[in-house]
Amino acid sequence: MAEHESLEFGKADFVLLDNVSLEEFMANLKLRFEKGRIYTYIGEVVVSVNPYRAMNIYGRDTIEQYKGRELYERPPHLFAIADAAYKAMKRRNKDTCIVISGESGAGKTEASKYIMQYIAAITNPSQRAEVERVKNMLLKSNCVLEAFGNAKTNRNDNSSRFGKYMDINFDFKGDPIGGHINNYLLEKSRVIFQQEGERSFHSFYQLVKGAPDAQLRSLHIQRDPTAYTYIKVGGQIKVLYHVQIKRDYYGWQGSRDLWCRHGTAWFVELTENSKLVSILGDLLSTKDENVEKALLYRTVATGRDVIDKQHTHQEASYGRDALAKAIYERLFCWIVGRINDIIEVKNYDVRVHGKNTVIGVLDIYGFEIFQNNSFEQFCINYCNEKLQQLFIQLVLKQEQEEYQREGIPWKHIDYFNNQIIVDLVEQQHKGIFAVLDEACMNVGKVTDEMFLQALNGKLAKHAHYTSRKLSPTDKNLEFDRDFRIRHYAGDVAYSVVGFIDKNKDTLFQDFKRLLYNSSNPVLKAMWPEGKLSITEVTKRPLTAATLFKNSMISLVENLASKEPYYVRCIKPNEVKSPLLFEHERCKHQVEYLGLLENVRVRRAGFANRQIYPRFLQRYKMISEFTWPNHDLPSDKEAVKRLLQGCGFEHDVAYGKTKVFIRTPRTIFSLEEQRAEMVKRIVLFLQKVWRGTL
Ligand code: AOV
Ligand code: MG
Repeated sequence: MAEHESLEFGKADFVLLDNVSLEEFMANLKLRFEKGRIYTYIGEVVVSVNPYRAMNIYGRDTIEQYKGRELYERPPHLFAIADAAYKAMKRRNKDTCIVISGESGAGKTEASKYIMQYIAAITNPSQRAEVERVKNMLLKSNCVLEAFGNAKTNRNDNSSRFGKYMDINFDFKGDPIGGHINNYLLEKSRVIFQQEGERSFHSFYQLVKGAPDAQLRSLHIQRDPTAYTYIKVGGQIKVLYHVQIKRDYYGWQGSRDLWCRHGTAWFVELTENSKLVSILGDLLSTKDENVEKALLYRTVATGRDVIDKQHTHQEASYGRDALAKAIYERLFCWIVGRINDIIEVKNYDVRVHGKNTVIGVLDIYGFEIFQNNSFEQFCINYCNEKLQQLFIQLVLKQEQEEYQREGIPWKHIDYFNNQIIVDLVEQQHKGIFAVLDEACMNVGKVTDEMFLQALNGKLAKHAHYTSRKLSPTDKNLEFDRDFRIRHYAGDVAYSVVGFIDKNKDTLFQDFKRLLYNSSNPVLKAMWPEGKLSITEVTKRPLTAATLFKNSMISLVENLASKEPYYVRCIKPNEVKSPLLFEHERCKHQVEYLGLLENVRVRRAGFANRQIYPRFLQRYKMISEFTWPNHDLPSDKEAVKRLLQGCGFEHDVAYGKTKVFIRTPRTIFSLEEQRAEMVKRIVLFLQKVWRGTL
């Protein structure tokens, strides 16, 4: 609780509401938003409302105010959470992570950048050159990744179209010595297609608008973005806030060389036109005739023979689009790989530097609903279900189970558990991904409609699944095309069109061979499978769904192994207005994020818990009953005696193996007393050593 913050700004922690009701919660959230207080706590969780305007709360002076402070000493802020995660890591040698969630446009990416900036600002006081280099790279990598991985959507002008998890590694001094980025499924279909009002990735427009003339000429690119079908499908070239295109372009200059080589492939819009083929040959450092052949023919093995089969027009277009998407995706992964090479921890010797600990920052694509939702939205929304499940597991479920296990009197607080939706998507054999994979494995021709029929057969009774066949009166769903999932955050109708192709994610082997045989070594290295000859290619690659599912499961495992801190972002309105607090929209988010349940568990619960021996070890010096050793029958009794002596009896509960402390202030006070005692003991010992006692 930030006590010094005046009540005219509402309650700084929802735990302090007079009544925990949705009405009071909403009233407090609205009041704070209107007063420019965009952050509010639920214990150690930060609830953030996107202000849609520049806030003067991220500067150097603010950073100084939060540095090293306890959470409730200052008004709620992202910096306080970043500091808490940092302190926990440093004090207790624990890996921590900051999980940022909320729907598309709610402010996750901005929050992740402020958190990184804060961590960079408070570390390395001695200005070690290597640490400065690492910090710089960590911060700058954002700019490059945003250029290549973000785009304007109808929900957000700077929408992340990939998931990002970044580990920052620290040495024993608490200074960053390196990092690692994991990226998740880039929405590569955007390279060839955008919904109306949307754009392709920023990088294309930045290149076309920002690169110098000579360079564009050498890449055979025109300055006019409307000259290129791939990047004008959405009909939206300009983005209001992205006016500083030149600056953005120079922001990622580091990766320019590689962009120059391979980037243009999309601009030439591969056709049979011989001039374009030769441009492409030039850019991909391959022979023109090889480019042409790969575009028009497919090498197939029939028995022992290998023949060249000419594509139909449709196959050729499909191949061209698949190539464009694949090059961009591999380029993106290559960039992430290069960043990782640069920021990877080098020369770390545990014996010299002590344990290397980690803070992870997760910024993913938020839950989204568009006019037309396809495979990509399905994956993105599944990813959000997984994170919600993690939050439920760690904040609502385990917390309550622990009280029960420890025998603390506890009245169960109910909440909606979205595991049922996670299962609907990822369960073996029956889940939607499994049904999709089965359709893709089939040797015969399976269409998207057949996939939908298979879903209808398997999931007819599932409470969170429906389709027109299952609910004939639902006119908003098309026969043979749509299914609807009741997600934790709302109902979404998905069109199955393209699911099978996107899941198989086929790229003709001919293209892989073409690029593997490029005389450009970087490009060649991106296509190792091109090495195989046609008769050697037998193994079916894993499907996009399976790869994504596996990566999500390991992400969640990784997060669960760390001490988590949460930022829950709320989008106040649909029109990017700094003034508008749309009550129903906000209420909906508060409900589906489970924030009220979070307050209830937190309020009835305890901020801190420690097993008795560890508690004693840390605080025994502050009580005459326990210092230097106690003679009570058990550690539990000793802890009781200690806390009674300090007058904290009212704020604690005693479990079977742990002591539970309700408010952070008690811990803070114990810490203060301990620090005071440590000082006195040190002074005492110094006197003893000097013989002056
Ligand atoms: P997202 O990451 O949650 O959406 P962003 O972080 O990109 O959302 O935020 C969307 C926009 O809201 C930003 O471009 C800013 O204009 C504005 N904004 C967000 N947070 C702040 C802030 N703290 N101060 C000022 N403006 C802010 V997505 O990536 O679409 O799920 O995939
Ligand atoms: Mg984002």
